[in-house]
Amino acid sequence: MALIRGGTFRMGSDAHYAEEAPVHRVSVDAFWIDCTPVTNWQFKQFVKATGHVTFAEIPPDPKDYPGALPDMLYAGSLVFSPPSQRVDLRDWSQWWTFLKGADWRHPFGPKSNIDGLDDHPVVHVAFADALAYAKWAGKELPTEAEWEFAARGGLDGAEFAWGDELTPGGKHMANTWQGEFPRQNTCEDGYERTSPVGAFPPNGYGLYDMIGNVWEWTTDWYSSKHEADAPKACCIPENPRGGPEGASYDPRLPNIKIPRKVLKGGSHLCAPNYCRRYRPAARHAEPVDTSTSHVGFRCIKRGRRTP
Ligand SMILES: [Ca+2]
Ligand SMILES: [Ca+2]
Repeated sequence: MALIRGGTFRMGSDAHYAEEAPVHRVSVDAFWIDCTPVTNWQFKQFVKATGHVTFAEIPPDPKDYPGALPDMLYAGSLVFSPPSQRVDLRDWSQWWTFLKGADWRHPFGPKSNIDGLDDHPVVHVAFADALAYAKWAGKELPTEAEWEFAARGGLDGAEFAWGDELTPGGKHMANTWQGEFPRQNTCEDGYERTSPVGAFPPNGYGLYDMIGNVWEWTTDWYSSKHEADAPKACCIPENPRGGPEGASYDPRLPNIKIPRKVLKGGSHLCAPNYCRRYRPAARHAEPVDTSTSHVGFRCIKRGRRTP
């Protein structure tokens, strides 16, 4: 883990998506953070020790999903499945498949496995799975503010975790998507899907893969925008914990009340033509019951004491 000394920083961005605005000052206390996302190997040790069964491995309870067709209530997870044609970018069902039997050990369905992927980030973990791992490891999950402070690597206000250019001198600094999402992945960064943690350079705090590879869970409930900047230095929020759970529901689905957490950092599916969320300020709302092939997590420990 790396020690993040804490401080005041400018959180959010006014230059990109509406949910990242406004830029506002926030203070966070010191904490330690994992240098990489939790890997398949690490998650394996957790499951071996605890017998933990992940959310994706348990068939959904019909009581929790009123109106769902019974034959849709199977254990599985969302797997990215690229279409061969150009598709409507507003319709994510064109490239996401809820695949029966997909889970962290079988990232592409029951016939797949994680052989050779020990050093890749674990995926297909729902929020409760990340939380259970953190508890077992004697750690916690970061808030959005802690995560973003760490991701910035000391470059306050910069666009990216490494400066203001996406690919400085043509060099890829994170595992993202090159080409026309979702049908054409030119893999100029060397990876079509997840990559070994540490394959790309660390940020100024020595943290790998904060940007790209996999999105990472935080503990904050999602809100559609940030709070306004404090009018005076006295009133800068300290260690903010996000908005209320009730405000995190998806307004497009008024009948489905599944709360959503903030994901940070973007993933290997973030592309210039679709989702430019390979930046510390970027955020995404993820329902707590959802797991996918591009979401993982890392843990923190609050305080300065060496873990
Ligand atoms: Ca890539
Ligand atoms: Ca990441």
